[in-house]
Amino acid sequence: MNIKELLTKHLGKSISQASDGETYRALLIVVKELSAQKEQQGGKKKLYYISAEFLIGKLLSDNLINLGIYEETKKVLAQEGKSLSKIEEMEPEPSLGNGGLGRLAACFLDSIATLGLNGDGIGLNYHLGLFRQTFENTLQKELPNPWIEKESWLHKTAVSYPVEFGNFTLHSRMYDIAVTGYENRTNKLHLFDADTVDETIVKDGIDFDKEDVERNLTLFLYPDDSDEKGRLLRIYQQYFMVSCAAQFILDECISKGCTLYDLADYAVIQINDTHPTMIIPELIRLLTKRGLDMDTAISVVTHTCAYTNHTILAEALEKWPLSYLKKVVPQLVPIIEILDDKVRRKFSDESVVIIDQNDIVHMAHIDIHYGFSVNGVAALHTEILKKNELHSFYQIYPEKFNNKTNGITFRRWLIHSNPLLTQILDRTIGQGYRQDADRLESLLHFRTDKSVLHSLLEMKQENKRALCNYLERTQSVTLNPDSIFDMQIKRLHEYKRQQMHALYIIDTYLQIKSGKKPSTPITAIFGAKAAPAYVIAKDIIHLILCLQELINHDPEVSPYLKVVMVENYNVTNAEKLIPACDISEQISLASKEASGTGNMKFMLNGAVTLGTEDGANVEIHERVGDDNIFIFGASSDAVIRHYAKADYVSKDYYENDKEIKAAVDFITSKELLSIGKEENLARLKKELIGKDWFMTLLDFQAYKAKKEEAFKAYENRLAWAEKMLVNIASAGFFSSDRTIKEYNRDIWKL
Ligand code: BZD
Repeated sequence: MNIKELLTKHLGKSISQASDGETYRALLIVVKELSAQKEQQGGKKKLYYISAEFLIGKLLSDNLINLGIYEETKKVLAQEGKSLSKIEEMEPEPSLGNGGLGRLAACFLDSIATLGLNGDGIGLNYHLGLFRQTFENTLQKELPNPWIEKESWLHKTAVSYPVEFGNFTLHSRMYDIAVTGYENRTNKLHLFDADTVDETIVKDGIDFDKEDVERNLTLFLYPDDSDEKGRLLRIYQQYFMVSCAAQFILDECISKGCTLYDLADYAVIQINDTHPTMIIPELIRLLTKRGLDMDTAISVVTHTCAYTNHTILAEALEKWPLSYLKKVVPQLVPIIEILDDKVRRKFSDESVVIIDQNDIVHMAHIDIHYGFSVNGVAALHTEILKKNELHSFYQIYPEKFNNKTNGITFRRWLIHSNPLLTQILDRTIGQGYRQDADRLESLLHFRTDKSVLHSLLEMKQENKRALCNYLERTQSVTLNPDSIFDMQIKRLHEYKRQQMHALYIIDTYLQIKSGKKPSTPITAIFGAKAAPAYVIAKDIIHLILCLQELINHDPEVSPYLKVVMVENYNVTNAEKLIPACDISEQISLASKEASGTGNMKFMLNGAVTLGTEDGANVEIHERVGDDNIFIFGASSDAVIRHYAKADYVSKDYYENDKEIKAAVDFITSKELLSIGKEENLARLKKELIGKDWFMTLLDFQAYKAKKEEAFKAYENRLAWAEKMLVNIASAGFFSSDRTIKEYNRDIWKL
């Protein structure tokens, strides 16, 4: 049957008579059936990618693309008077991730299936996701984000496991989402849940009884961990996830003939950051229960588990008080103590212990000692891990360390999100790049071809217009598509330095007020959620929203400068924003952004990077060359030296630079205080002058100079189009297909 017949059969009427909602649900069922037909019996060895987050985004269009029926479906719907993009709007976005780490896991599942590898994801089924962000009176508010409907991508399975906690036992339920590769097999994402979870206990925003674990366990992704109750709940979630994962993996392997002694021949477990680390002691516990002696169990598990590190920020490396683990998972404590004891017998270096003198358990240390691989996510990041953060471990286990520079799936971030660019590529270089992203390089043959350059400019202009319409419709903001679209969209964190961008906006505002107008108007577009308990991050959002209010309502300034903070930044609006971007802001303090993946999405869509030599920006720079990127700021070595010597004093920059002083002082100007809250604005200003841990003021002038250079370059439209072209042509390396091939070659060996 063709797609029209399948849909009509499910609808029980003609497509034209069905509502968009009915059509969406019929498509969902049809796609699920077609995906199921592509499930395959795997080989002996299987990858289990365990992650607390899978930021999968909406699935309909990507599934249609990967099944090879996107164009046909679009055409059939159009013939029946329906628009696929309107039907897509019926689909709720699952918000099962915070940011880059969760989105990376989703891109990886797509590439694993696309490459025909036998590998599933394992995570948790959060009913209300992360949170939905709204803005109220220029402040972020958090609301639940329910996404599970009666008809959804979730398939309820019969699989259930008991999970024992210190004082009670919970029974899990496994839900599956099909993951179909591009013209290839279907794998699975397994999300564990508990039937006892009860959404009605959520009151007032995202507040709920944190101690009622049976009813709250999978309500939200990482509830507020600023207090002890929140941190304990996070340990409950993590153990629930890994205990289910461990039982599931052992069951699958045994059913294929595994003796448990040869587990590593049947399974490889990739631990995505430290959140699933407890799978190591849990597997050791289960193996010893099933008859292996302790040393053998430890060795088997060590040969099965591999760890990915995503950060060097000390506060993001998980460390749990032993007392918390004793309360939540007492059965793991004796095992963790044995693991620590073995480390202490072998090494005298206190910095590599598992349980430190203060009875704090260092989760990453478990992964490094008791896994066979440790990888960073960009070349610079891995080097910093080896040289600095994890240096003692690198000396012990140099063979375990390896780099896997992140990547993104081109199915979602090019073919789906930017059909206009996809058409240009198909026309100029053919479709081969869809299977082999390196072939994008052949676009370089057209770098002086004016008609291709013009078509790139038109593509960008059209995407900017579409974004203007979308933002007008959804947020009632009116933007000028002829202005430069300058975007910073990512989680809000001080190290990412949205505050530096905000200071630049203030500086430009003051210049316009004093009569110096930018020759091309600028639209600064932000999108960012702040963790609910991260006070300064929320203050930065407040500042940006106050600037938006002030500037957009000032007729003297708004023709030249506009500021928009997109509400509830998520995968769905990223797909609309990225294709419309001219300048991609990647301005983290060098050494702090492990990789970044938004930088890759922007490049692929023909935006030019304005950034520091940090994370994967370094590798983007290497590929596009000096002329096609705008790099500024202190190097990672210089930054690391500043931290080591503790010699950065932000107050000196504030006091000795008139422009910096004026911009920082403006945060508490009468103009902004008449819009915003003194408490928040004054706190942010004080932070910048008195602390500025991420060295905003250090790089401010370099940022400003480089940004102005980029704006100037933008005015030469053909020269700019060539920069766009070089960026697109050089993006092949950043396909997650390449990343996954490397994981498989070096780590998984499937
Ligand atoms: O992981 C991010 C890094 O900051 C990026 O540089 C990198 O590109 C991506 C993918 O490797 N890390 C996160 O997104 N981390 C989290 O979201 C997170 C969530 C919970 C607890 C700690 C960190």
